[in-house]
Amino acid sequence: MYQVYPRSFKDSNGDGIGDLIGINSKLDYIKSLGVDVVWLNPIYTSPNFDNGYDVSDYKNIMKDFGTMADFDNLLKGMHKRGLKLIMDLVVNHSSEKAEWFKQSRSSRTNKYRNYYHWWPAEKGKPTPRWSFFDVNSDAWQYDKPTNSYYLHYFAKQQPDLNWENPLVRQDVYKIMRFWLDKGIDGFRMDAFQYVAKDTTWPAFPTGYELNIQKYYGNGPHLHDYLKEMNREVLSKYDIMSVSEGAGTTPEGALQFVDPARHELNMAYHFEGMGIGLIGGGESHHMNPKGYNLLEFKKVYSTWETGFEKKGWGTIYLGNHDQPRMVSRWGNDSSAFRETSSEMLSTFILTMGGTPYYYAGDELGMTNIRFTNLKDYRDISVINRAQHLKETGGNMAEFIEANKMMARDNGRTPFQWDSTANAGFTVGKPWLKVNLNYIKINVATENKVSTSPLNYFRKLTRLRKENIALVYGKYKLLDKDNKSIYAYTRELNGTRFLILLNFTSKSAKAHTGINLRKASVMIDNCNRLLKGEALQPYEAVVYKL
Ligand code: TEU
Ligand code: CA
Repeated sequence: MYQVYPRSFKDSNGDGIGDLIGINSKLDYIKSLGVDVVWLNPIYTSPNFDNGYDVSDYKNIMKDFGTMADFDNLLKGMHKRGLKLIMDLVVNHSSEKAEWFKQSRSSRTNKYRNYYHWWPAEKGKPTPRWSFFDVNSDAWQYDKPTNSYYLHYFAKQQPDLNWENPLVRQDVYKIMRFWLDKGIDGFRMDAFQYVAKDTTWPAFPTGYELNIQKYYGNGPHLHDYLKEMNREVLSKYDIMSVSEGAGTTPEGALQFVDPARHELNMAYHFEGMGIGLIGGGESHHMNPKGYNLLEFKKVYSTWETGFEKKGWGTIYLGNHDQPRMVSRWGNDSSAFRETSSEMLSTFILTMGGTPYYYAGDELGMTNIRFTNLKDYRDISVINRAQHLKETGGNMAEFIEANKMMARDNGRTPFQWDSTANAGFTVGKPWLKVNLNYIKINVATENKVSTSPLNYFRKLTRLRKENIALVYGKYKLLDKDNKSIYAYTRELNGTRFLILLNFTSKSAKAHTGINLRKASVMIDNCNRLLKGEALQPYEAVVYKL
């Protein structure tokens, strides 16, 4: 699964914003990577407070991105090349500009009133709820026209839909059918674990926001809604579905993806993304000492074995909500950027489940590390900065933390070549281009056989030609090794050994496996001898 952030992929008309015609013009590139499916972040009509995650018209295309005809052409272009298309379905909330919400807020008796969660102000303030993007982290927004508060887990421009209302669910199913009937191949369901809410609004313990998935995820009836959606929509088409988030444990996630339950096909977890963060996943502060590989191994081993018997997982190290993979999990200094990004790609492509790979990581694109707050476009950073300003918080520390964690690090324009603006646009890009594009770009890397780009192509081929890398049983080796992640994947007597050095020093794995008869299937350090120590950030896959 190759994830394309449409706003930043390729601009066709010089307005500085990536668009559908732009993506269409790059399908041969995408195909050349050896990926099968493309997931597009939201492309529906939106006022763009959260880059399309605030949808105002679910059955139309965002003006910035083009027209419905452009969409139809894009889908055709993908299918012609044997690529599948997955759309982002954003239905935990809509935009405040959606017709449903305009009606809903207009009067207490409007027929769309119960499409959202309202609390009449004469009853006092509702039970506190924490918001991801609100300036004051308050998920209840007072709305004057009807003297009521509405709920928004994300920004106040993103009111939460009321899934407890069957009419809302039926309307969502209609939207899904509209796109499925056009021939798309499935949905990535945004923030889906949050849709169901306990509308008696119980109080949560202090500090619950640091464990938000536990309190907001898996609300009552969530699985009833999924079963209903499966019955009414998903099961009627030959498509796939993946939920963003699925509780906090593999057992919980299995409830989404156990085929016997008839809900979804895949789900992705957040536990990996929280590794090395101080004070929980939403603190946006990376421990300056980095992260602990032993913890990393433990988390990924737990999720890997959680789907051993049934269900199906996913594996990813980056997306549009995260820093660049190499900056967060590898080492983006010039000495190690290429090797460490290749090592991380090797990890993703040799684990079980479906790999989700974020566009640009195949080049080893890095965090941009803005030093000026004005360069940010993400509502999350902008609103947190405003809060700090209002409360006199430590701005210098905030700027520093965002150099690692801000979402815009992963959203800078895709780097095609060494011409102006990395060949992304002939206009002014909506978000600054990372200046390292002069070196890190498709055109340059295409020409070098050992580039991260060409290494990635070898990896996708290796995975496809060796089914054991997809379905094989996973076994962690040398568990206490603080430098190396070592594991085997085995299916019907075919066994692979994967060795990954996560550090900038050479290191030795102690797997007890005799490599005399093993063959090197892929390696990012031009390995000549078998068995000796791994070089910094070396990745090697042996067939045993
Ligand atoms: O993200 C939902 C989510 O759970 C957040 O915690 C996410 O990790 C957060 O953005 C990090 O700061 C989804 C989308 O992927 C994200 O881009 C949207 O902003 C969000 O939903 C609201 O639609
Ligand atoms: Ca454009």
